[in-house]
Amino acid sequence: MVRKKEFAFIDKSYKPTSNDLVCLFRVTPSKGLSMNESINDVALESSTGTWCEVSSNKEYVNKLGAKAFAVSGNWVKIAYPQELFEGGNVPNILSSIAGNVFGMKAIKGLRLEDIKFPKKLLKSFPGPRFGIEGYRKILKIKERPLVGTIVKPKLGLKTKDHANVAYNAWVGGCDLVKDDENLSSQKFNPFEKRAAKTLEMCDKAAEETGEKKGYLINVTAEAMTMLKRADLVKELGGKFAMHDIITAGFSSLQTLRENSKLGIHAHRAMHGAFTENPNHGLSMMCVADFARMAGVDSLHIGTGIGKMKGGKREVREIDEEIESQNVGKTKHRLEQSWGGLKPVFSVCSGGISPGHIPYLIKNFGKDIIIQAGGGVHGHPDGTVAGATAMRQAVDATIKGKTLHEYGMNHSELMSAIKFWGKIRF
Ligand code: CAP
Ligand code: MG
Repeated sequence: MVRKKEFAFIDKSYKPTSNDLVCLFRVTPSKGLSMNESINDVALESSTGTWCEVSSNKEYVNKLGAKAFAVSGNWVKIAYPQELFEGGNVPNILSSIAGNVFGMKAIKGLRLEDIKFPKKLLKSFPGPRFGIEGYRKILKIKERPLVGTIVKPKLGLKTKDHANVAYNAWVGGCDLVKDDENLSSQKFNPFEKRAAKTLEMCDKAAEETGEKKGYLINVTAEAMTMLKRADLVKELGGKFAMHDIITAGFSSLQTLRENSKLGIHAHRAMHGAFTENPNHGLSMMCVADFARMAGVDSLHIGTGIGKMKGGKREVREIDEEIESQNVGKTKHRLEQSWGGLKPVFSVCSGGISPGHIPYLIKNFGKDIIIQAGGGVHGHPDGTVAGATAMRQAVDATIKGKTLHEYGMNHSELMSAIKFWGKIRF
């Protein structure tokens, strides 16, 4: 194979402009290749090039080529003129900067850590319809974290039992109840029946408690089926839908955002398949960037303490990325101005119980949705008490009290912290 000597896609004197999309990569060259050879291949394959010169090339195409302009150890920044991308089309952008490059022999490892989007490209995306403020308005909750649960067991419950579990969680104090990521319309719990029955119980619980309640029903399915389901939820008075943004894909998410007026709760099941390896794959930060642009209103980001992977630093940086208007740069993150796109509600979930709540509020603030499945339905006194204990833990923390102190006269909380103690995963 003829390897080009000059590195046409590397220019270390280049200063990126406001017209450029910039990627932060971690590049590990393959054995026998220099860093420059590897970087040049990544830049060309993710923009206009291929493994050799082509006679069909035109001079005007050259100025569209990506430029690797900063290299520090394995960290590499590459600038892409935004004309390379179709506005408003997430899969198109991913197919360039996160496409073939991950499978090239020229790299031993390639990790896309973060992306900085130029203003014009950002403006081609709708962003969240509701976001943090919109959810707070719908649920009439001004300041405190929202408390949510997932109906458990995650699969298998018949519709009537599913709706009852949800009802118990709402009357116990949960603001939100969601379907699990793998519940769609299986025979034991068909979507249409579940939507009608569970939303009926949602209204009943709201009336009885005098609090607004929400049901995050999973509409993930083939695009037309998904839209039919979203329309039914709307007809039944539902305000929210849940979408598995990784397994269904970003184009499906964009279809939902474009065609339904429901709040979109984004689950990230399967993200671990490509976000976990620090030297290869796409970071959760990049997933969060695209989720905000495509228009999710709430997004699972991790907890730093629960059963799922994702350390405190990573979760906090993602939390800041999806909630702030202007985000500063760190070792793993590029600076970004979000140009008015609404902030997304961070969801902290996965092995969470009341004992974790002070840690979550201390590290990620009050604009979070704290969600617990096992941590509510596994409470020794059942779902209602489990939900109440979660709310009491939030109230205690907001009031600056320790859980033990507050538990003295809030029995549901006391039995939860006695039962689970300080859980560490
Ligand atoms: C949590 C959960 C969520 C995870 C997803 C589960 O249940 O319903 O799907 O939180 O992970 O199925 O595990 P528990 P992440 O509260 O019972 O653990 O939020 O990291 O995307
Ligand atoms: Mg789940």
